[in-house]
Amino acid sequence: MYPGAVRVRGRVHEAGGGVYRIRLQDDREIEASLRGRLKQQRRTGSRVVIGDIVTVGSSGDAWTIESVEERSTELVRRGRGGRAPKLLAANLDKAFMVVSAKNPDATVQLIDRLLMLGEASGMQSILVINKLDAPGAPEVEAIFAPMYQTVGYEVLSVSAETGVGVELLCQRMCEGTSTLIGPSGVGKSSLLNAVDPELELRTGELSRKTQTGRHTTVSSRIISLACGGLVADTPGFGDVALWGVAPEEIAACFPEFAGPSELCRFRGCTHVHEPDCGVRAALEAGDIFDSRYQSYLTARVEAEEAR
Ligand SMILES: Nc1nc2c(ncn2[C@@H]2O[C@H](COP(=O)(O)OP(=O)(O)OP(=O)(O)O)[C@@H](O)[C@H]2O)c(=O)[nH]1
Ligand SMILES: [Mg+2]
Ligand SMILES: [Zn+2]
Repeated sequence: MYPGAVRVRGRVHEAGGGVYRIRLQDDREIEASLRGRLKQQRRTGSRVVIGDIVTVGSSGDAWTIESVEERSTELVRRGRGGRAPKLLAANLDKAFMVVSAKNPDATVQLIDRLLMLGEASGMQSILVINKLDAPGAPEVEAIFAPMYQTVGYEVLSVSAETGVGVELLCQRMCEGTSTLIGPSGVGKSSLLNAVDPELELRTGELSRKTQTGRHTTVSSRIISLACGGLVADTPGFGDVALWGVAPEEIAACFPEFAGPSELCRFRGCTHVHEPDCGVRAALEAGDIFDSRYQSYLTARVEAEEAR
């Protein structure tokens, strides 16, 4: 350090093209680049992402990120082709897992994948079922909402179009730091606009043929809501898959397995073939949903293949 140099802590709100937009502790917003040493680390996977708490230094008008603090949560998903992991965001404590009841239609497979991703990332997940106004949506909502409440998740049924449920969503978003996650076209950006109309985020048309989105949001960024909450808008992802989760860790991504698995005869029971398995007993008794158990089996097979 030399006279005139400053070092400040801040949080990365946006990252792209080697430029990082950072909100400093004193609420100033600056742009910084990565220091050479950190650029090298970036190649080995520990790159700087939105949500990271960093120390930036300035010795004039240029800011550089000098260090990155240890992360409390990491949102990681599998990269294209199932190879390298992709770190999406850090230090977010809540995830709004957004699906639309209709157009595109939600499925239990999709919802389970999103919830597994949240559990594996160490974030608290809230399931958001959007487009409640669409024809046929209330029927879908009437199946999924009670189902996932039984599993133990908070479920918010909303419509960005009519504003139904948006007040409660807003209340949840105003607490702490969170992110919206879900496929393209389900209305993540529309919901943020409904919560805070001044944001004027771009939203997209659905493909007429497939009723899916067209990746309107192209990069993740953290938005400061007027109420004080921080929320990340992320591009929708089609391929929601877990990365780096070992087969034996998958059960922990299903909160309703915890109690029943205490009754398994064998320690380290996979809940697939062992005798006297508490999880399968709960399944047979109807205390665990068939579709959830199927999602568990599918995720285990995928994790085995990725090993
Ligand atoms: N009927 C209805 N349409 C909605 C609702 N919310 C969003 N939409 C429409 O769904 C389309 C996609 O909305 P976006 O907000 O761009 O979706 P997104 O999840 O941000 O999509 P990506 O940025 O591509 O990941 C737009 O045409 C919206 O107008 C809703 O509550 N009801
Ligand atoms: Mg969007
Ligand atoms: Zn078992």
